[in-house]
Amino acid sequence: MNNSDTLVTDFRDNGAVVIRGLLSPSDLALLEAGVEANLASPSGRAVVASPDNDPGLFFEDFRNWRRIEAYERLARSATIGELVGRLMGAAEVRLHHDHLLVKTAGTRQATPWHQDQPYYNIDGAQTCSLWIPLDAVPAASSLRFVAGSHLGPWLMPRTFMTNEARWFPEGTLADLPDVDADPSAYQILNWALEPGDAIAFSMLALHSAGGAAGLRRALSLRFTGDDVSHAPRPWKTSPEFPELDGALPAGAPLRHPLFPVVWSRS
Ligand SMILES: O=C(O)CCC(=O)C(=O)O
Repeated sequence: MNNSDTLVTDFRDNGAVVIRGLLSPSDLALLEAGVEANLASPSGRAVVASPDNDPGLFFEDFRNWRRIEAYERLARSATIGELVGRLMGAAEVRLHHDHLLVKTAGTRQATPWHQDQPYYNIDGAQTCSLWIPLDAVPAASSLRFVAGSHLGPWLMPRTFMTNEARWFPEGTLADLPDVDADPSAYQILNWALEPGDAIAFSMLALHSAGGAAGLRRALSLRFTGDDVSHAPRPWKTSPEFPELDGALPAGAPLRHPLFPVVWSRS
């Protein structure tokens, strides 16, 4: 793995870092078995995020760690827990959810620019997603980030295909900038990845990804730290947590079996 002090500084300054060689070959074999089991048996939350006329398919599924053991084992691995805890500066790391993102070979559908946290049910700054691809990912289909955007305002979340505001009402958050119209105006971070590499990023980092020339299977494991609290919304978050209705008040820490502690500083 690359130097962890530099990783922490870069994560805090830029909101996203690449971690080389995070997963061992046996971790990758475990993840591959989990992803294939997930694809063979999607949950009721699975969605297709590409149009019918796309030559490929952008497939997503959420919240499967309680039935796909490989996801839970990876999320609970000490290497991942300690890394994420250090990046967030948190004494305790909770798993918020897992998110599978698969683009089959030839998928044209891009992942539009967005921040993740406005789709969720949480407030707080100590957040970290780990995007872990199973396949080699060229820069063109890897994630792209606007460096430092995690320090800026929350931006309007929209549906990926139809650009609708289904979460915060129109006008209540600043609109997403059109980064692609003038990329030179931003500091863009973008890394090609090999199997075993991962990208760690804040849930407020503004990011996107291109389509995929080859198969691109990735799992995002999403973690929270000490300052994160429950923010119930009057709309359906993505993913939804209906089990929390009446069970976890607004502003409460995420002390709930849906969000297990996966690592604590000793
Ligand atoms: O895999 C992708 O194309 C996008 C990933 C993403 O937006 C995320 O993990 O938050």
